[in-house]
Amino acid sequence: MEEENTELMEQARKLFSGPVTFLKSAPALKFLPDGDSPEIAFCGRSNVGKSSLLNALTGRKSIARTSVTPGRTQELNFFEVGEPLQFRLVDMPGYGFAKAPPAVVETWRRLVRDYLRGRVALKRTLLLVDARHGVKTVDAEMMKMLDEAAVGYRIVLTKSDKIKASELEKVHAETIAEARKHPAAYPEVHVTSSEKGLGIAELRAAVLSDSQT
Ligand SMILES: Nc1nc2c(ncn2[C@@H]2O[C@H](COP(=O)(O)OP(=O)(O)OP(=O)(O)O)[C@@H](O)[C@H]2O)c(=O)[nH]1
Ligand SMILES: [Mg+2]
Repeated sequence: MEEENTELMEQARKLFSGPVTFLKSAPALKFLPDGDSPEIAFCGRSNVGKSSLLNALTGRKSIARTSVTPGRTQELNFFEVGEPLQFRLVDMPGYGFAKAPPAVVETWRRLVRDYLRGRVALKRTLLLVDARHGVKTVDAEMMKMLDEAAVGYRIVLTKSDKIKASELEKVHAETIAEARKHPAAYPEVHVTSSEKGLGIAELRAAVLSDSQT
């Protein structure tokens, strides 16, 4: 088991350090690429670190655009991993607080919801939660929606470098307890820091294995 995992991590490391390219931005469902390859989507509140995590996983500084201002990512952005293509990563607009007019935020919310509910190529969703805040009401609502749509998801704690180890342990335990209440959630919760590279190699392996299911 241990050995198998090391092998998968090495395979994932090689793949993610190889060709990764931006494919396209889809501002509406009709602009989605053909669903001819597996997709792994990143969702979570505005500013939680979705685009940063995508950069960390692919080992590139700014393949996905990040910002201190919530609401940076406004469309579904597709990135292709591997040559030949193995799978696509999908960076999505955040939910909850964003510096944009309510009507615009509502458009993003629908786009994300419709994509998550209806996309056959979608293999897994990474649901990002800020380690400083834990699961908030909007996150729990998103989890419920994913449960109902039967979309499997992994909860990923982000920005773990920003809190003390003791606090991190507590939030981690609470988030695991929350995950176990949700049928479509993985029982394990990933702890990451895109800034420090923590948990990134393990998550790469998880994404690779999800893309092959
Ligand atoms: N310290 C620390 N900061 C992080 C980490 N990940 C992201 N950030 C910061 O958090 C801010 C938001 O990051 P983004 O990756 O743009 O967040 P997002 O979820 O894509 O945001 P939207 O596209 O607006 O929904 C940026 O200032 C990042 O530098 C991390 O692991 N550690
Ligand atoms: Mg973003």
